[in-house]
Amino acid sequence: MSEMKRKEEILVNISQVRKKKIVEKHGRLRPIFCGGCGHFAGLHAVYHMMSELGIENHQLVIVSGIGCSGRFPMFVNCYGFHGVHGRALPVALGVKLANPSLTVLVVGGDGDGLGIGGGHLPHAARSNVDITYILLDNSIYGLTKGQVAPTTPSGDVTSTTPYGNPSRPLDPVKLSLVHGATFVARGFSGRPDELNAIVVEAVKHRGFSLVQVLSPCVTFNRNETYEKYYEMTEPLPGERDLTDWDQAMKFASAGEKIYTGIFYQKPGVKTLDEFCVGVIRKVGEFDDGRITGSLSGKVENGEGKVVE
Ligand SMILES: Cc1ncc(C[n+]2csc(CCOP(=O)(O)OP(=O)(O)O)c2C)c(N)n1
Ligand code: SF4
Ligand SMILES: [Mg+2]
Repeated sequence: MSEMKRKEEILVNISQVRKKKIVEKHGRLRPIFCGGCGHFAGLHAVYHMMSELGIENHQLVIVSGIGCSGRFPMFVNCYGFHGVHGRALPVALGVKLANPSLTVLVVGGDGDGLGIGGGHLPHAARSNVDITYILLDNSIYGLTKGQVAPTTPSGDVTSTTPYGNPSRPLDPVKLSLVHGATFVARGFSGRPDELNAIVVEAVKHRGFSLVQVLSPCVTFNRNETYEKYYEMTEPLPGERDLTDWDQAMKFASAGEKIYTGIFYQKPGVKTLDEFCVGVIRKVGEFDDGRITGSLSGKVENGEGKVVE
């Protein structure tokens, strides 16, 4: 199928979804993405997840950075925080620790999350804080008109690499696996049903979940197109042991194919928020106004004595 035809197909999908009740219930401002932008599918995956899991508007917080993707919180009827470039993950971690009963999502672009904010992904992953990171990856800086990004493949011509990108791309799936994320997945905007299902599972997961979304920028990226991804992507085989980290890494490293689906899921790992709530409870036992909890899991009684 030609790229043009694919784009038409996506636009038809989007216009159908827009008519649905879930958009009336969960949408807010009219999204200002370009027609056909892959980010629409990410947005509808969030609406779908809210409906599917019965999450009310006041129970959800979306934190974003800067970029076309960074505008996300304005389009969802929930609490939102449009922060500075690259700092969405630490803000979201703070929100979750302040009120663990909230569902906290981070939505951001490849430039935001892997370029200027790239140092935060390993720490969010290793802390296993119970938030979901939806990384809308178009392999380009969309908002600022097409500069090379951390996930741009080698050799791609962009506005800042007129002779081709000399660097190798980062892979957020492998990065998250290596740094201890307990849920790692990849979806594609051109297959919205699969993406919807992935986002539901990611939010249901207790712990840090990463969903990379292959989300074509139809205005500034002529290389990473719907057409390319329809050809190169393939759903991961079903009936796998999702706790098998080596196998997940193998699928993530398969050069010839780009796999989509859930690569890895390890349930039952204590989350940062659970740990902190436990510490606060212990500190509360003293009930005398002193806050003496330590993050080692032990609590001082105020007289230098350590109580388990
Ligand atoms: C500190 C800082 N540096 C640079 C910028 C300019 N800037 C705005 S968005 C952006 C990149 C956006 O790319 P990405 O995160 O991939 O999001 P997309 O627009 O592709 O969705 C840049 C470099 C900024 N806003 N703030
Ligand atoms: S510039 Fe690209 S990423 Fe931004 S809204 Fe348009 S298509 Fe989407
Ligand atoms: Mg981008």
